[in-house]
Amino acid sequence: MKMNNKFNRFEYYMKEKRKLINAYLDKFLPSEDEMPSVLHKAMRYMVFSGGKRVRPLLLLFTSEMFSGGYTKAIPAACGIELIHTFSLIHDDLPALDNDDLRRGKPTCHKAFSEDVAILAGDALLVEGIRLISYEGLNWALPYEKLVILSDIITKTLGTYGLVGGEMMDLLSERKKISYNELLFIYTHKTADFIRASIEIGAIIGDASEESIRNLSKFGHELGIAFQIKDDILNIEGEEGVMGKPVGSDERQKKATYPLLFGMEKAKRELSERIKKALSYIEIFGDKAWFLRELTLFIRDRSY
Ligand code: GRG
Repeated sequence: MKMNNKFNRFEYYMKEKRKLINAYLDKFLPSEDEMPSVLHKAMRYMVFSGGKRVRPLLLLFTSEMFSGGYTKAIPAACGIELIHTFSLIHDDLPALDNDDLRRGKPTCHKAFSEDVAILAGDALLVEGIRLISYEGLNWALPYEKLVILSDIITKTLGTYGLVGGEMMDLLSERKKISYNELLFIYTHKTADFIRASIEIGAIIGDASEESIRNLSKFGHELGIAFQIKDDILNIEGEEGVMGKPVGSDERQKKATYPLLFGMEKAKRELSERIKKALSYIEIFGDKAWFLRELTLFIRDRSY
């Protein structure tokens, strides 16, 4: 039988790097026996509940693309995943999306309680920022670089990023918003964080200014495509494997691309964004192979 080398290289890299990321997440997180035990149990419950690890994979590979090896980038990669986990915990809370299931399992506030989930999220956010920017954990990176990383991540999370995007998302429920308003939500709720993961990887890997500019544009397009695909899967996906239960967007009257502008248009824009994303990494040739493969994985994913 003829082996598909491309497929194997991608699958192998994903498997190995996920193993590495999980091992370091385990190392960086407080143990369940440490006080307050319930907080650490809730943090670990959500971090190890089956995430795809897309953002840390992007960060690690982008860094490796320029300077090889994972040691310099692993704390930031884990930090990004902790922050992502925080955003999911808070997104699921009764005051926000009020979801009972995430990745086919009870959400953090259902498995524990609302107060514990809020604090577990808070702790993951703060620990995540520390992993990205604290000198003691990033001994291989110069101080000036840590200041830049800290600026990127805080800007990505605040009112000009995730918080702003999430606020607009909540305000848009039950409303017929414009394409530009929808794009604002997609950009800040999802794409900014994906773009930042790639930029952080590139900076840690010592990429040139021009490379960072191209990767940043790639990250933006990939992030928009990621959210469009997520919203398509919320309608067409398989129950139990998706982030949120299938059909939850429609039940909650969420403003999403397919619900506002139709499935056909959503799929067309997904494929245009994917094409545009790939065009920004053409200059890197085979050096960017994993970014190319991951982009196609995101387009074709079923979970
Ligand atoms: C940053 C202070 C601060 C607040 C954040 C809660 C909130 C405000 C924002 C929510 C952002 C959010 C949950 C966006 C959705 C992005 C998205 C499509 C998540 C799913 O990502 P996957 O598929 O998840 O990578 P897995 O399960 O694979 O980890």
